[in-house]
Amino acid sequence: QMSRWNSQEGCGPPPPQENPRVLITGGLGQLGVGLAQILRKQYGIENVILSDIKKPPPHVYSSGPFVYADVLDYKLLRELIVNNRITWLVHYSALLSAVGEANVALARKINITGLHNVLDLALENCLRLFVPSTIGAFGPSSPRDPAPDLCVQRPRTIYGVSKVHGELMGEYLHHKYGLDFRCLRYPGVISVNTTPGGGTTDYAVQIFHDALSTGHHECYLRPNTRLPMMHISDCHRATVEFMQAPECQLSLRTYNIAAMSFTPEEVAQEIRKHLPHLKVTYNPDSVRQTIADSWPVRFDDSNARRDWGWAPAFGLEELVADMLRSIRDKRTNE
Ligand code: AKB
Repeated sequence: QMSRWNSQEGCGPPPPQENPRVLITGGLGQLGVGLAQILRKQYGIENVILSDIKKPPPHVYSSGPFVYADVLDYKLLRELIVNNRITWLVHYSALLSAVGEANVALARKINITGLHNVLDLALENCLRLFVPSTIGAFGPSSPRDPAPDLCVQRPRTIYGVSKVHGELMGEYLHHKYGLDFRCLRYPGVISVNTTPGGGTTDYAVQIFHDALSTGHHECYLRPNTRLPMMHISDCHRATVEFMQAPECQLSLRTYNIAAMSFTPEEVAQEIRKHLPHLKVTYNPDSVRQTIADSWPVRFDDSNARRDWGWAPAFGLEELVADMLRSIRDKRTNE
């Protein structure tokens, strides 16, 4: 590891025409299983390894390789990378915004120390490294409508601070040593099969489940709190397309990606077109409301659109119709 830090040696391009061998950390969170499914279709089941510190549900075990990996255990991660000839690393392990504020010491460990391990290993092993960033990497002094790729970033959460640190470290190692670091700033991601864990945007997933079960959602944000959001399939497609983009197309290493922005009131109104009896009550919680108020209300993703052709498929109308259909289908199959 030190030899690369000390030398001026850079990372060469990966061998041509070979399928990547992918390791996904934090693979049992909201995004890992779905991304693995897409990558496995393209590159082969055995070429994509999910990892986490939790025991996976049976369907994850049976759908492809899964290994235990703690991102705080440098030697174990190195062993996994070397033994499995990993060439791409997708680093999904992190504590999200709200849960991070409730446990700052743990968030600092996982989101910063864990990231340092992954950066060092990516450099040492010439990996293509994807680290997600977020709307949470902006703060009250950032331009909020829209937030451009390059602007003031002074987030006020440990989650945001660790994400800005990740963006800067990855870009530094790219410029200094040629690390193939790639980072997308995700909006709030909305999914059916996996649940988000402790974020500020989680209400936008829960509201669909509540609409179909009790018909009542109690929202922890004010009705007019506007945040950027995205359907999970757009998020996965953006990630795969960005990872596949030739390096020469990337004028940046950290890009905003956008799809839509809505308020709790607006998503509730759209759900009522399908379920007119949905009742939403508002009981703003001070932590999450303060966080949401400091985040962008819209993302400017024009650089991603221009450089590597990013275009979302889902707007609010399509998102709502798809979420309600998918939750209903899931329930009938259970
Ligand atoms: C959160 O709310 O913390 C995440 C995010 C927007 O990064 N979903």
